Amino acid sequence: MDKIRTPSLFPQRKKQKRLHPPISLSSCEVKFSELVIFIMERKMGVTRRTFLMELARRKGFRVENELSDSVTHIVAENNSCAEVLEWLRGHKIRDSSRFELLDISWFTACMEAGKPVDSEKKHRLMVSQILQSYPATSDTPESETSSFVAGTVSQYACQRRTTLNNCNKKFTDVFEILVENYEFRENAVSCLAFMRAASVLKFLPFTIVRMDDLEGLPCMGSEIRNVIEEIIEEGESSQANDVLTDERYQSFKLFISVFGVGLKTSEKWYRMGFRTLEEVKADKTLKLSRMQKAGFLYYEDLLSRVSEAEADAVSLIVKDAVRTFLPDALVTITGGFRRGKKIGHDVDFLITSPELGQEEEVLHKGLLLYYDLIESTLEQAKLPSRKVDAFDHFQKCFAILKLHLQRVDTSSCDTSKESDKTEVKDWKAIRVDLVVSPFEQYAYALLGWTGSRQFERDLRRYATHERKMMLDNHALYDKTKKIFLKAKSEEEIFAHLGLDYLEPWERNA
Ligand code: DCT
Ligand code: MG
Repeated sequence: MDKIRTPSLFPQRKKQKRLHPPISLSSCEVKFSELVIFIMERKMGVTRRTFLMELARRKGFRVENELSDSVTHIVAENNSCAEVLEWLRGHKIRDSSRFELLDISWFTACMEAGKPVDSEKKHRLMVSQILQSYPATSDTPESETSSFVAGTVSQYACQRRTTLNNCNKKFTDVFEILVENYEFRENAVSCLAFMRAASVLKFLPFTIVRMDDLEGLPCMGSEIRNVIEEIIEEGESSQANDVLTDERYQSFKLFISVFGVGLKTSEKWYRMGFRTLEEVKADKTLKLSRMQKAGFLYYEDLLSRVSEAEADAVSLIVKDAVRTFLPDALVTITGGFRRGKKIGHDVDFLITSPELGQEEEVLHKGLLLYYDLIESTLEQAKLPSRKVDAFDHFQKCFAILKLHLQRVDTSSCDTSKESDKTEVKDWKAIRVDLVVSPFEQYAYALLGWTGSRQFERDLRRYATHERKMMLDNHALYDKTKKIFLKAKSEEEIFAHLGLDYLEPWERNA
Protein backbone atom coordinates (compact mmCIF):
# COMPACT_ATOMS: atom_id res chain seq x y z
CA MET A 1 0.00 0.00 0.00
CA ASP A 2 1.24 3.43 -0.89
CA LYS A 3 0.75 5.48 2.24
CA ILE A 4 1.96 8.71 0.70
CA ARG A 5 -0.86 11.15 0.16
CA THR A 6 0.37 13.25 -2.70
CA PRO A 7 -2.56 15.70 -2.92
CA SER A 8 -2.37 16.93 0.67
CA LEU A 9 1.30 17.73 0.41
CA PHE A 10 1.36 19.14 -3.05
CA PRO A 11 -1.90 20.44 -4.43
CA GLN A 12 -2.36 19.42 -8.05
CA ARG A 13 -3.76 22.84 -8.86
CA LYS A 14 -1.86 25.41 -7.00
CA LYS A 15 -3.55 28.65 -6.18
CA GLN A 16 -2.08 31.80 -7.65
CA LYS A 17 -0.80 32.96 -4.27
CA ARG A 18 2.81 31.88 -3.72
CA LEU A 19 3.34 29.86 -0.58
CA HIS A 20 6.97 30.89 -0.40
CA PRO A 21 8.92 33.66 -1.97
CA PRO A 22 10.76 32.48 -5.09
CA ILE A 23 14.15 31.16 -4.19
CA SER A 24 17.03 31.31 -6.56
CA LEU A 25 19.23 28.27 -6.95
CA SER A 26 22.27 30.04 -5.55
CA SER A 27 20.60 30.91 -2.26
CA CYS A 28 19.96 27.24 -1.37
CA GLU A 29 22.67 25.10 0.11
CA VAL A 30 22.95 21.72 -1.64
CA LYS A 31 22.93 19.09 1.07
CA PHE A 32 22.53 16.02 -1.14
CA SER A 33 25.01 16.34 -3.96
CA GLU A 34 24.93 12.64 -4.85
CA LEU A 35 21.79 13.02 -6.90
CA VAL A 36 20.68 15.61 -9.44
CA ILE A 37 16.97 15.82 -10.11
CA PHE A 38 15.16 16.92 -13.23
CA ILE A 39 11.38 17.31 -13.06
CA MET A 40 9.47 16.84 -16.29
CA GLU A 41 7.01 19.58 -17.12
CA ARG A 42 4.96 17.34 -19.42
CA LYS A 43 1.45 16.78 -18.00
CA MET A 44 2.47 18.70 -14.87
CA GLY A 45 2.53 22.26 -16.03
CA VAL A 46 4.93 25.12 -15.41
CA THR A 47 3.43 26.36 -12.16
CA ARG A 48 3.42 23.03 -10.32
CA ARG A 49 6.85 22.19 -11.66
CA THR A 50 8.29 25.50 -10.43
CA PHE A 51 6.71 24.97 -7.04
CA LEU A 52 8.15 21.46 -6.70
CA MET A 53 11.59 22.54 -7.85
CA GLU A 54 11.71 25.34 -5.31
CA LEU A 55 10.52 23.06 -2.54
CA ALA A 56 13.21 20.48 -3.28
CA ARG A 57 15.92 23.13 -3.46
CA ARG A 58 14.87 24.54 -0.11
CA LYS A 59 15.27 21.06 1.33
CA GLY A 60 18.83 20.83 0.06
CA PHE A 61 18.29 18.86 -3.16
CA ARG A 62 20.03 19.77 -6.37
CA VAL A 63 17.40 20.34 -9.06
CA GLU A 64 18.27 21.31 -12.62
CA ASN A 65 16.12 23.47 -14.86
CA GLU A 66 17.44 21.76 -17.97
CA LEU A 67 18.12 18.13 -18.70
CA SER A 68 21.88 18.53 -18.34
CA ASP A 69 24.54 15.80 -18.40
CA SER A 70 24.70 15.84 -14.61
CA VAL A 71 21.07 14.79 -14.11
CA THR A 72 20.74 11.40 -12.40
CA HIS A 73 17.04 11.25 -11.49
CA ILE A 74 14.13 12.16 -13.76
CA VAL A 75 10.81 12.66 -12.03
CA ALA A 76 7.53 12.53 -13.92
CA GLU A 77 3.88 12.79 -12.96
CA ASN A 78 1.06 11.05 -14.77
CA ASN A 79 3.47 9.83 -17.45
CA SER A 80 4.05 6.20 -18.32
CA CYS A 81 7.56 4.95 -18.84
CA ALA A 82 6.87 4.78 -22.56
CA GLU A 83 5.85 8.44 -22.55
CA VAL A 84 8.97 9.48 -20.65
CA LEU A 85 11.20 7.53 -23.07
CA GLU A 86 9.41 9.08 -26.02
CA TRP A 87 9.94 12.51 -24.51
CA LEU A 88 13.65 11.72 -23.95
CA ARG A 89 14.00 10.59 -27.55
CA GLY A 90 12.47 13.90 -28.58
CA HIS A 91 15.35 15.49 -26.66
CA LYS A 92 17.87 13.37 -28.54
CA ILE A 93 18.49 11.09 -25.57
CA ARG A 94 18.52 7.47 -26.65
CA ASP A 95 20.27 5.88 -23.69
CA SER A 96 18.01 6.22 -20.67
CA SER A 97 20.10 3.82 -18.61
CA ARG A 98 22.09 6.67 -17.03
CA PHE A 99 18.97 7.99 -15.30
CA GLU A 100 16.62 6.66 -12.73
CA LEU A 101 13.17 7.22 -14.15
CA LEU A 102 10.86 7.88 -11.22
CA ASP A 103 7.28 8.64 -10.48
CA ILE A 104 6.32 11.70 -8.47
CA SER A 105 5.60 9.35 -5.52
CA TRP A 106 9.37 8.94 -5.04
CA PHE A 107 9.83 12.71 -5.03
CA THR A 108 7.01 13.03 -2.50
CA ALA A 109 8.65 10.42 -0.26
CA CYS A 110 11.92 12.36 -0.39
CA MET A 111 10.21 15.63 0.52
CA GLU A 112 8.43 13.95 3.42
CA ALA A 113 11.67 12.41 4.66
CA GLY A 114 13.60 15.64 4.09
CA LYS A 115 16.35 13.57 2.43
CA PRO A 116 16.78 11.25 -0.54
CA VAL A 117 15.07 7.89 -0.07
CA ASP A 118 16.01 4.71 -1.94
CA SER A 119 13.76 4.25 -4.91
CA GLU A 120 11.46 1.31 -4.39
CA LYS A 121 9.95 -0.76 -7.15
CA LYS A 122 6.64 1.09 -6.82
CA HIS A 123 8.41 4.39 -7.48
CA ARG A 124 10.21 3.29 -10.62
CA LEU A 125 8.90 3.73 -14.09
CA MET A 126 9.50 0.30 -15.57
CA VAL A 127 9.92 -0.82 -19.07
CA SER A 128 10.53 -4.21 -20.63
CA GLN A 129 14.19 -5.23 -20.64
CA ILE A 130 14.72 -4.83 -24.37
CA LEU A 131 14.07 -1.13 -24.19
CA GLN A 132 16.14 -0.61 -21.09
CA SER A 133 19.22 -1.85 -22.83
CA TYR A 134 18.43 -0.98 -26.38
CA PRO A 135 16.51 2.26 -26.25
CA ALA A 136 13.71 2.28 -28.73
CA THR A 137 13.93 4.18 -31.94
CA SER A 138 11.22 6.59 -32.92
CA ASP A 139 9.59 3.88 -34.99
CA THR A 140 9.33 1.42 -32.12
CA PRO A 141 5.64 0.79 -31.59
CA GLU A 142 4.26 1.97 -28.29
CA SER A 143 2.94 -1.56 -27.69
CA GLU A 144 6.50 -2.79 -27.20
CA THR A 145 6.89 -0.74 -24.07
CA SER A 146 5.16 -2.30 -21.15
CA SER A 147 5.31 -2.09 -17.41
CA PHE A 148 7.48 -4.62 -15.68
CA VAL A 149 5.31 -7.21 -13.96
CA ALA A 150 7.29 -9.67 -11.85
CA GLY A 151 4.54 -12.29 -12.02
CA THR A 152 4.89 -12.52 -15.79
CA VAL A 153 8.64 -13.27 -15.77
CA SER A 154 9.10 -16.69 -17.34
CA GLN A 155 11.01 -19.44 -15.58
CA TYR A 156 12.67 -20.13 -18.95
CA ALA A 157 15.64 -17.99 -20.05
CA CYS A 158 14.56 -18.42 -23.68
CA GLN A 159 11.50 -16.30 -22.87
CA ARG A 160 13.51 -13.49 -21.29
CA ARG A 161 15.48 -10.90 -23.23
CA THR A 162 18.71 -10.82 -21.24
CA THR A 163 21.34 -8.37 -22.39
CA LEU A 164 24.80 -7.76 -20.93
CA ASN A 165 23.36 -4.82 -18.99
CA ASN A 166 23.26 -6.57 -15.61
CA CYS A 167 21.76 -4.37 -12.86
CA ASN A 168 22.34 -7.05 -10.21
CA LYS A 169 26.02 -7.83 -10.64
CA LYS A 170 26.69 -7.63 -6.91
CA PHE A 171 24.34 -10.58 -6.43
CA THR A 172 25.22 -12.57 -9.55
CA ASP A 173 28.97 -12.34 -8.86
CA VAL A 174 28.37 -13.96 -5.48
CA PHE A 175 26.09 -16.57 -7.06
CA GLU A 176 28.84 -17.46 -9.54
CA ILE A 177 31.22 -18.27 -6.69
CA LEU A 178 28.60 -20.44 -5.01
CA VAL A 179 27.75 -22.18 -8.31
CA GLU A 180 31.41 -23.02 -8.89
CA ASN A 181 31.74 -24.40 -5.40
CA TYR A 182 28.60 -26.53 -5.80
CA GLU A 183 30.04 -27.77 -9.09
CA PHE A 184 33.31 -28.71 -7.39
CA ARG A 185 31.33 -30.52 -4.70
CA GLU A 186 29.00 -32.12 -7.23
CA ASN A 187 25.91 -30.67 -5.63
CA ALA A 188 23.89 -30.51 -8.84
CA VAL A 189 20.65 -29.37 -7.22
CA SER A 190 22.01 -26.25 -5.52
CA CYS A 191 24.23 -25.57 -8.51
CA LEU A 192 21.23 -25.44 -10.84
CA ALA A 193 19.14 -23.42 -8.36
CA PHE A 194 21.77 -20.67 -8.15
CA MET A 195 22.42 -20.69 -11.91
CA ARG A 196 18.71 -20.22 -12.61
CA ALA A 197 18.34 -17.50 -9.99
CA ALA A 198 21.40 -15.64 -11.31
CA SER A 199 19.91 -15.78 -14.77
CA VAL A 200 16.63 -14.22 -13.57
CA LEU A 201 18.52 -11.45 -11.75
CA LYS A 202 20.56 -10.68 -14.88
CA PHE A 203 17.31 -10.14 -16.74
CA LEU A 204 15.75 -7.67 -14.29
CA PRO A 205 15.66 -4.08 -15.52
CA PHE A 206 16.27 -2.78 -11.98
CA THR A 207 18.55 -3.44 -9.02
CA ILE A 208 17.17 -5.46 -6.14
CA VAL A 209 17.32 -3.19 -3.09
CA ARG A 210 14.90 -4.93 -0.75
CA MET A 211 13.41 -8.36 -0.36
CA ASP A 212 10.01 -7.13 -1.58
CA ASP A 213 11.57 -6.64 -4.99
CA LEU A 214 11.77 -10.43 -5.36
CA GLU A 215 8.03 -10.86 -5.03
CA GLY A 216 6.53 -12.78 -7.93
CA LEU A 217 9.87 -13.67 -9.52
CA PRO A 218 10.55 -17.30 -10.48
CA CYS A 219 13.48 -19.38 -9.18
CA MET A 220 13.80 -17.54 -5.85
CA GLY A 221 13.76 -20.33 -3.28
CA SER A 222 14.66 -19.88 0.38
CA GLU A 223 18.32 -20.83 -0.15
CA ILE A 224 18.58 -18.06 -2.75
CA ARG A 225 16.63 -15.53 -0.71
CA ASN A 226 18.88 -16.00 2.32
CA VAL A 227 21.95 -15.10 0.27
CA ILE A 228 20.25 -12.09 -1.31
CA GLU A 229 19.02 -10.85 2.06
CA GLU A 230 22.50 -11.00 3.55
CA ILE A 231 23.98 -9.10 0.59
CA ILE A 232 21.29 -6.42 0.92
CA GLU A 233 21.87 -6.08 4.66
CA GLU A 234 25.61 -6.69 5.01
CA GLY A 235 26.87 -5.85 1.55
CA GLU A 236 28.47 -9.28 1.28
CA SER A 237 27.77 -12.97 1.65
CA SER A 238 29.41 -14.90 4.48
CA GLN A 239 28.73 -18.12 2.57
CA ALA A 240 30.68 -16.85 -0.46
CA ASN A 241 33.43 -15.51 1.77
CA ASP A 242 33.79 -18.94 3.35
CA VAL A 243 33.97 -20.52 -0.09
CA LEU A 244 36.68 -18.11 -1.22
CA THR A 245 38.93 -19.14 1.68
CA ASP A 246 38.11 -22.85 1.35
CA GLU A 247 41.16 -24.94 0.48
CA ARG A 248 39.31 -27.33 -1.81
CA TYR A 249 37.65 -24.46 -3.71
CA GLN A 250 40.95 -22.59 -4.11
CA SER A 251 42.77 -25.69 -5.37
CA PHE A 252 40.02 -26.74 -7.78
CA LYS A 253 39.80 -23.19 -9.11
CA LEU A 254 43.54 -23.26 -9.82
CA PHE A 255 43.51 -26.72 -11.39
CA ILE A 256 40.60 -26.09 -13.76
CA SER A 257 42.28 -22.90 -14.93
CA VAL A 258 44.62 -25.19 -16.88
CA PHE A 259 43.34 -26.05 -20.37
CA GLY A 260 42.54 -29.77 -20.42
CA VAL A 261 41.89 -30.07 -16.70
CA GLY A 262 38.33 -30.73 -15.63
CA LEU A 263 36.62 -31.80 -12.45
CA LYS A 264 37.88 -35.39 -12.63
CA THR A 265 41.56 -34.43 -12.83
CA SER A 266 41.13 -31.71 -10.20
CA GLU A 267 39.58 -34.23 -7.84
CA LYS A 268 42.47 -36.63 -8.47
CA TRP A 269 45.16 -34.03 -7.93
CA TYR A 270 43.44 -32.78 -4.79
CA ARG A 271 43.24 -36.33 -3.42
CA MET A 272 46.93 -36.77 -4.21
CA GLY A 273 47.59 -33.84 -1.89
CA PHE A 274 48.41 -31.16 -4.46
CA ARG A 275 47.27 -27.65 -3.66
CA THR A 276 49.15 -25.50 -6.17
CA LEU A 277 50.11 -25.78 -9.83
CA GLU A 278 53.79 -25.66 -8.87
CA GLU A 279 53.29 -28.85 -6.85
CA VAL A 280 51.61 -30.51 -9.82
CA LYS A 281 54.37 -29.46 -12.22
CA ALA A 282 57.09 -30.58 -9.81
CA ASP A 283 55.78 -34.15 -9.72
CA LYS A 284 57.58 -35.80 -12.60
CA THR A 285 55.77 -39.11 -12.15
CA LEU A 286 52.45 -37.54 -13.03
CA LYS A 287 51.17 -38.42 -16.48
CA LEU A 288 49.72 -35.35 -18.15
CA SER A 289 47.55 -35.55 -21.25
CA ARG A 290 48.64 -33.79 -24.44
CA MET A 291 45.97 -31.19 -23.80
CA GLN A 292 47.18 -30.56 -20.25
CA LYS A 293 50.80 -30.24 -21.40
CA ALA A 294 49.69 -27.55 -23.86
CA GLY A 295 47.64 -26.01 -21.06
CA PHE A 296 50.73 -25.63 -18.88
CA LEU A 297 52.91 -24.49 -21.78
CA TYR A 298 50.62 -21.58 -22.71
CA TYR A 299 49.16 -21.09 -19.25
CA GLU A 300 49.73 -17.33 -18.83
CA ASP A 301 48.42 -16.45 -22.28
CA LEU A 302 45.31 -18.58 -21.93
CA LEU A 303 44.60 -17.21 -18.47
CA SER A 304 44.74 -13.62 -19.70
CA ARG A 305 41.46 -13.95 -21.64
CA VAL A 306 40.70 -12.88 -25.18
CA SER A 307 39.80 -9.31 -26.09
CA GLU A 308 37.37 -8.32 -28.82
CA ALA A 309 40.25 -7.02 -30.96
CA GLU A 310 42.08 -10.33 -30.58
CA ALA A 311 38.90 -12.23 -31.45
CA ASP A 312 38.55 -10.12 -34.61
CA ALA A 313 42.16 -10.82 -35.58
CA VAL A 314 41.68 -14.55 -34.97
CA SER A 315 38.49 -14.42 -37.00
CA LEU A 316 40.34 -13.04 -40.02
CA ILE A 317 42.99 -15.75 -39.77
CA VAL A 318 40.47 -18.57 -39.38
CA LYS A 319 38.30 -17.31 -42.24
CA ASP A 320 41.33 -16.98 -44.47
CA ALA A 321 42.63 -20.43 -43.62
CA VAL A 322 39.25 -22.11 -43.98
CA ARG A 323 38.57 -20.48 -47.33
CA THR A 324 41.91 -21.67 -48.69
CA PHE A 325 40.46 -25.15 -48.54
CA LEU A 326 36.76 -24.45 -48.79
CA PRO A 327 36.33 -21.32 -50.92
CA ASP A 328 32.58 -21.05 -50.34
CA ALA A 329 32.70 -21.90 -46.64
CA LEU A 330 30.57 -19.98 -44.20
CA VAL A 331 32.57 -19.12 -41.06
CA THR A 332 30.65 -17.57 -38.18
CA ILE A 333 31.85 -16.46 -34.79
CA THR A 334 29.62 -18.01 -32.12
CA GLY A 335 29.80 -18.19 -28.30
CA GLY A 336 30.15 -15.12 -26.13
CA PHE A 337 31.53 -12.85 -28.83
CA ARG A 338 28.42 -13.38 -30.96
CA ARG A 339 26.37 -12.34 -27.93
CA GLY A 340 28.27 -9.05 -27.78
CA LYS A 341 30.71 -9.88 -24.99
CA LYS A 342 33.90 -7.81 -25.03
CA ILE A 343 36.02 -10.51 -23.47
CA GLY A 344 36.04 -14.30 -23.51
CA HIS A 345 38.01 -17.36 -22.51
CA ASP A 346 38.12 -18.56 -26.10
CA VAL A 347 36.87 -17.75 -29.60
CA ASP A 348 34.22 -20.10 -30.95
CA PHE A 349 33.60 -20.67 -34.66
CA LEU A 350 31.04 -22.56 -36.64
CA ILE A 351 32.04 -23.63 -40.11
CA THR A 352 29.80 -24.95 -42.82
CA SER A 353 29.77 -25.17 -46.57
CA PRO A 354 27.27 -26.25 -49.20
CA GLU A 355 29.91 -28.79 -50.25
CA LEU A 356 31.59 -30.32 -47.27
CA GLY A 357 34.19 -33.02 -47.39
CA GLN A 358 37.62 -31.56 -46.79
CA GLU A 359 37.00 -30.04 -43.39
CA GLU A 360 40.01 -31.70 -41.75
CA GLU A 361 42.16 -29.41 -43.88
CA VAL A 362 40.94 -26.57 -41.69
CA LEU A 363 43.71 -27.58 -39.34
CA HIS A 364 46.19 -25.50 -41.20
CA LYS A 365 49.68 -26.65 -40.26
CA GLY A 366 51.76 -23.98 -38.55
CA LEU A 367 48.70 -21.97 -37.64
CA LEU A 368 47.72 -24.05 -34.67
CA LEU A 369 50.03 -24.46 -31.67
CA TYR A 370 47.90 -27.30 -30.43
CA TYR A 371 44.79 -29.06 -31.57
CA ASP A 372 42.65 -31.91 -30.45
CA LEU A 373 40.47 -33.11 -33.27
CA ILE A 374 37.29 -34.88 -32.38
CA GLU A 375 35.85 -36.72 -35.34
CA SER A 376 32.23 -36.36 -36.25
CA THR A 377 29.86 -39.01 -34.93
CA LEU A 378 26.99 -37.70 -37.01
CA GLU A 379 26.12 -41.12 -38.41
CA GLN A 380 25.36 -42.25 -34.84
CA ALA A 381 22.96 -39.40 -34.23
CA LYS A 382 19.30 -40.29 -34.38
CA LEU A 383 16.77 -38.48 -32.24
CA PRO A 384 17.83 -35.27 -30.50
CA SER A 385 19.60 -36.03 -27.28
CA ARG A 386 17.57 -36.10 -24.09
CA LYS A 387 20.47 -34.79 -22.05
CA VAL A 388 20.35 -31.05 -21.53
CA ASP A 389 24.15 -30.69 -21.35
CA ALA A 390 25.00 -33.40 -23.87
CA PHE A 391 27.80 -32.94 -26.33
CA ASP A 392 26.89 -32.80 -29.99
CA HIS A 393 28.10 -35.04 -32.82
CA PHE A 394 29.83 -32.44 -34.98
CA GLN A 395 33.44 -32.70 -35.94
CA LYS A 396 35.15 -30.22 -33.70
CA CYS A 397 38.56 -29.03 -32.84
CA PHE A 398 39.69 -27.61 -29.52
CA ALA A 399 42.75 -25.70 -30.54
CA ILE A 400 45.32 -23.16 -29.45
CA LEU A 401 46.15 -20.66 -32.15
CA LYS A 402 49.33 -18.63 -32.41
CA LEU A 403 48.22 -15.04 -32.88
CA HIS A 404 51.03 -12.76 -34.03
CA LEU A 405 50.61 -9.43 -32.34
CA GLN A 406 51.31 -6.09 -33.98
CA ARG A 407 55.05 -5.46 -34.39
CA VAL A 408 56.52 -4.93 -30.93
CA ASP A 409 58.41 -1.72 -30.35
CA THR A 410 62.04 -2.78 -29.73
CA SER A 411 63.64 0.63 -30.18
CA SER A 412 64.52 0.96 -26.50
CA CYS A 413 66.65 -2.18 -26.36
CA ASP A 414 68.21 -2.56 -29.80
CA THR A 415 71.64 -1.22 -28.79
CA SER A 416 72.25 -3.32 -25.69
CA LYS A 417 74.05 -6.61 -26.07
CA GLU A 418 71.72 -8.24 -23.61
CA SER A 419 68.74 -7.51 -25.79
CA ASP A 420 70.24 -9.64 -28.54
CA LYS A 421 69.77 -12.63 -26.32
CA THR A 422 66.30 -11.66 -25.13
CA GLU A 423 63.66 -13.11 -27.34
CA VAL A 424 60.72 -10.81 -27.64
CA LYS A 425 57.56 -12.85 -27.69
CA ASP A 426 55.43 -11.23 -30.34
CA TRP A 427 52.53 -13.62 -30.28
CA LYS A 428 49.81 -14.76 -27.96
CA ALA A 429 48.31 -18.20 -27.56
CA ILE A 430 44.55 -18.08 -28.00
CA ARG A 431 42.01 -20.84 -27.34
CA VAL A 432 39.87 -21.47 -30.37
CA ASP A 433 36.98 -23.90 -30.80
CA LEU A 434 36.17 -24.87 -34.37
CA VAL A 435 32.95 -26.73 -35.06
CA VAL A 436 32.05 -28.06 -38.49
CA SER A 437 28.40 -28.67 -39.28
CA PRO A 438 26.61 -30.07 -42.31
CA PHE A 439 24.86 -27.32 -44.23
CA GLU A 440 21.32 -28.46 -43.40
CA GLN A 441 22.04 -28.45 -39.65
CA TYR A 442 23.72 -25.06 -39.66
CA ALA A 443 20.85 -23.11 -38.05
CA TYR A 444 20.60 -25.63 -35.18
CA ALA A 445 24.37 -25.66 -34.72
CA LEU A 446 24.48 -21.85 -34.69
CA LEU A 447 21.70 -21.63 -32.12
CA GLY A 448 23.39 -24.28 -29.96
CA TRP A 449 26.87 -22.78 -30.10
CA THR A 450 25.84 -19.18 -29.49
CA GLY A 451 24.83 -19.82 -25.89
CA SER A 452 24.74 -18.72 -23.20
CA ARG A 453 24.83 -22.09 -21.50
CA GLN A 454 21.86 -21.20 -19.33
CA PHE A 455 19.95 -20.02 -22.39
CA GLU A 456 20.67 -23.34 -24.14
CA ARG A 457 19.63 -25.37 -21.11
CA ASP A 458 16.35 -23.54 -20.79
CA LEU A 459 15.67 -23.68 -24.53
CA ARG A 460 15.89 -27.47 -24.44
CA ARG A 461 13.92 -27.68 -21.22
CA TYR A 462 11.25 -25.45 -22.77
CA ALA A 463 11.08 -27.60 -25.92
CA THR A 464 10.67 -30.75 -23.85
CA HIS A 465 8.22 -29.56 -21.21
CA GLU A 466 6.18 -26.93 -23.02
CA ARG A 467 6.17 -28.21 -26.62
CA LYS A 468 6.74 -31.97 -26.40
CA MET A 469 9.66 -31.52 -28.75
CA MET A 470 13.30 -32.60 -28.57
CA LEU A 471 15.99 -30.07 -29.41
CA ASP A 472 19.74 -30.40 -29.69
CA ASN A 473 22.50 -28.83 -31.79
CA HIS A 474 21.47 -30.90 -34.83
CA ALA A 475 17.70 -30.94 -35.04
CA LEU A 476 14.25 -30.37 -33.56
CA TYR A 477 11.90 -33.32 -33.33
CA ASP A 478 8.16 -32.99 -32.77
CA LYS A 479 7.17 -35.99 -30.67
CA THR A 480 3.44 -35.49 -31.25
CA LYS A 481 3.69 -35.31 -35.02
CA LYS A 482 6.70 -37.63 -35.09
CA ILE A 483 8.56 -35.41 -37.56
CA PHE A 484 11.85 -33.50 -37.72
CA LEU A 485 11.34 -29.78 -38.23
CA LYS A 486 13.71 -28.29 -40.78
CA ALA A 487 15.09 -24.79 -40.34
CA LYS A 488 17.30 -22.56 -42.44
CA SER A 489 17.64 -19.84 -39.83
CA GLU A 490 17.52 -19.35 -36.08
CA GLU A 491 14.32 -17.34 -36.56
CA GLU A 492 12.63 -20.44 -38.00
CA ILE A 493 13.66 -22.53 -34.99
CA PHE A 494 12.19 -19.99 -32.57
CA ALA A 495 9.03 -20.01 -34.69
CA HIS A 496 8.82 -23.83 -34.61
CA LEU A 497 9.03 -23.61 -30.82
CA GLY A 498 6.39 -20.89 -30.67
CA LEU A 499 8.87 -18.47 -29.12
CA ASP A 500 9.46 -14.80 -29.85
CA TYR A 501 12.81 -14.42 -31.57
CA LEU A 502 15.69 -13.32 -29.34
CA GLU A 503 18.71 -11.70 -30.92
CA PRO A 504 22.09 -13.21 -29.91
CA TRP A 505 22.79 -10.25 -27.57
CA GLU A 506 19.48 -10.94 -25.81
CA ARG A 507 20.60 -14.47 -24.94
CA ASN A 508 23.06 -13.49 -22.19
CA ALA A 509 21.06 -15.43 -19.61
N1 DCT B 1 27.76 -24.64 -24.93
C1 DCT B 1 26.68 -25.31 -24.38
N2 DCT B 1 26.87 -26.25 -23.44
C2 DCT B 1 28.12 -26.57 -23.03
C3 DCT B 1 29.22 -25.89 -23.57
C4 DCT B 1 29.01 -24.93 -24.52
O1 DCT B 1 25.55 -25.05 -24.74
N3 DCT B 1 28.27 -27.50 -22.10
C5 DCT B 1 27.52 -23.62 -25.93
C6 DCT B 1 27.04 -22.34 -25.32
C7 DCT B 1 28.15 -21.38 -25.53
C8 DCT B 1 29.00 -21.98 -26.60
O2 DCT B 1 28.72 -23.34 -26.62
C9 DCT B 1 30.45 -21.70 -26.40
O3 DCT B 1 30.87 -22.15 -25.14
P1 DCT B 1 31.92 -21.35 -24.27
O4 DCT B 1 33.02 -20.85 -25.12
O5 DCT B 1 32.29 -22.20 -23.12
O6 DCT B 1 31.04 -20.16 -23.69
P2 DCT B 1 31.00 -18.63 -24.05
O7 DCT B 1 29.60 -18.23 -23.83
O8 DCT B 1 31.59 -18.39 -25.38
O9 DCT B 1 31.85 -17.98 -22.91
P3 DCT B 1 33.41 -17.54 -22.89
O10 DCT B 1 33.39 -16.08 -23.09
O11 DCT B 1 33.89 -17.90 -21.55
O12 DCT B 1 34.11 -18.26 -23.99
MG1 MG C 1 33.54 -18.95 -25.90
